[in-house]
Amino acid sequence: MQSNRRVPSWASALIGLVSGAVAVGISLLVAGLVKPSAFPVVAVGNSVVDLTPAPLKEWAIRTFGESDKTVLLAGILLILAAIAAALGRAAVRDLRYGLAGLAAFGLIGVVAVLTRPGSGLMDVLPTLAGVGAAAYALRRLVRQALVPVEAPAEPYRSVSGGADAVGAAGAAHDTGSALSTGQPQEPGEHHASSTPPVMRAGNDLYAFDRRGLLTGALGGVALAGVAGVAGRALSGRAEVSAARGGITLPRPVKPLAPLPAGVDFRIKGLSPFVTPNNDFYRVDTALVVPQVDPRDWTLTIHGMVDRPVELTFADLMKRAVVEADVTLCCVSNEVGGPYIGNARWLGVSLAGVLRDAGVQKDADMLLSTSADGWTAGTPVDVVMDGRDSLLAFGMNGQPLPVEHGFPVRQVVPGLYGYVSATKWVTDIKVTRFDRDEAYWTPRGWSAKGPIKTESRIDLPRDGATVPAGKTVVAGVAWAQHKGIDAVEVRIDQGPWRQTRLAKAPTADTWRQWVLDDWDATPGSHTIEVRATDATGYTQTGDRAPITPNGATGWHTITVEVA
Ligand SMILES: Nc1nc2c(c(=O)[nH]1)N[C@H]1C(S)=C(S)[C@@H](COP(=O)(O)O)O[C@H]1N2
Ligand SMILES: [Mo]
Repeated sequence: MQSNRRVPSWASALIGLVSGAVAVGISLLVAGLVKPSAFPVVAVGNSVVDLTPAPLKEWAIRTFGESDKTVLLAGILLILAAIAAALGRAAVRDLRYGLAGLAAFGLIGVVAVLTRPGSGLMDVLPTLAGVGAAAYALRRLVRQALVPVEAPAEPYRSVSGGADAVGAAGAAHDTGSALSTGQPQEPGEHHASSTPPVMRAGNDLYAFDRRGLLTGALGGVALAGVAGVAGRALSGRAEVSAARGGITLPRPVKPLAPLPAGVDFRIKGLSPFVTPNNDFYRVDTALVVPQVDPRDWTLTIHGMVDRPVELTFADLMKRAVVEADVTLCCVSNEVGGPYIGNARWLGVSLAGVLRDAGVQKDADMLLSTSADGWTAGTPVDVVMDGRDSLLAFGMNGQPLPVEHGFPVRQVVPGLYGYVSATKWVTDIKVTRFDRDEAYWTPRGWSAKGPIKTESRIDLPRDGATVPAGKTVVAGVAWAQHKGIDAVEVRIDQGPWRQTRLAKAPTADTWRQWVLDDWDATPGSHTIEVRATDATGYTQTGDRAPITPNGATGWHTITVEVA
């Protein structure tokens, strides 16, 4: 595109600013995908910091204190904006000037990025993507601001007919009002007042199309915004995962003995006693997993307490650390369903923290809130009755996985997750069930959710075909905080047969069971299971749906014996 100085200066500056925003947004997005520190604005900032003479640095710290980095970044962005506006004006004069300026600018970014410690060739991607996107935006916006028009009359000759001809016809009627707000005409230029106002660029005729530019600018800003927000979210993920990787878990005051071999029959196809973190079921309402940096995390305990408490992650790690084997279970687990898992949790006593805060006598509910605003309502008496209720930060020897609540979650043995197991927990309000409601209560679920005694057949699989002869039937049973005393199996509605139980370290975990003497005869067979807990209660065969407080019934499978 050729020169034309008739585009008002605000418009050419806008073209530059929007292109600059696109550059920043796209490079943030690509940096989020590739490597957050390869975001060129930050790389340039870090280089500026490194190149700043010490006295100036000290002055900046003295003057701006903790916000010195913010001030520096704001300064860089301001300079960037000024340069972008200038590039826009150059590009309107001649697109090549704008593109050349952009390239020079990209070079600074590339040098800054490549000279950072630990950089690699991939680190140039965010800069290149940003500059490339800005070049595209610049070209497009200039085209949207300047449309070729048909010559209305002599002395101008139409040269339109290029790619923009169709758009120009539609845009031409819009140019009158736009131009009237434009800059004064240059000496020597003139046009008949009866014809659409046009501008000349070389031999070409162009009109400033304000609506076209503003539409394009809006699109550019939207693109930059979406890309930037997505990029930030992606970088946050990398930062949190780095912070998680940097955590050394403290040692428990009284480490639990290693699990005895007898807890796990080690039968292929049977749920292992300890569910590996990667296989642990996940249930939550989070569309995007909350990224909570432990350095920013605090837990506030307030409401009906004598001394409100605010704990940092470091505070938590300084308390007496305990371990507990607890089987977590979801109220939405259908009979025979997969939403259950067992882990060795590491954390601090929730009851202990609450005692420090001083829970008032008439409080009966803990309303815990997660970083993303989800809530659970947990009975105070259950948490305080001596069971291993935890603010957990470790799971099976690892820092809590991000999707399982990093940095801190609640674990309360014996209660379904929806009333107890708040992940990414940041706030606990001590209150009353008659004053507050947690997330799932108004959605049709009971305010209180003790786990029901249940059992599941893992082997054989429902619908499987197995060879005739000795066949292993095995599974798990649970009645957290009560304990499992017996598991029985019956085949084709025959007599109930006792199964062999694996060990369980406490009453808070599930327990494996196996029936090893089933002599399977050819044909179709149904297998049913039922558990009896340590209170003497045998699980009911009555089927109940998962709402409002958990499914009941005997897990029943059918197998074909060949
Ligand atoms: N922040 C938050 N925590 C939550 C939930 C949630 O939706 N948001 N769901 C709960 C439910 S219903 C269950 S069963 C458990 C599941 O924990 P897991 O995903 O670690 O297995 O988390 C609980 N904690
Ligand atoms: Mo759940």
